[in-house]
Amino acid sequence: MSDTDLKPRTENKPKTQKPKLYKVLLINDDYTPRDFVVTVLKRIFRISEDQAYRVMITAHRRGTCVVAVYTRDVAETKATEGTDAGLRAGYPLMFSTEPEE
Ligand code: TYC
Repeated sequence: MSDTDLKPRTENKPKTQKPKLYKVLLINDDYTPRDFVVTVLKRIFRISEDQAYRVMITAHRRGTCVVAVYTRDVAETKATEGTDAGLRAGYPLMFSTEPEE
């Protein structure tokens, strides 16, 4: 088969691609008070008290916990907002993002 017989490589490519998703991770530290972490989680990620407590205590015990998954811009904005809320209050609270597999 010659090169010219090859079908275009894009023939089966979907017209709309699924946007890549990013995890927002909460990182544990030894200084930020637990109730402050819960308050920030509720406000920025719009989750319930119960859910926020569960995320906080998981990060506290394991070192890190996935809070939620978003498109890249939203994930980065929320991670920055969470980290900034800690900074403004004088705590080393930290959120980061990483791409989903
Ligand atoms: N480890 C903190 C404490 O004992 C609480 C905490 C939990 C801080 C989760 C950050 O991401 C965090 N006061």
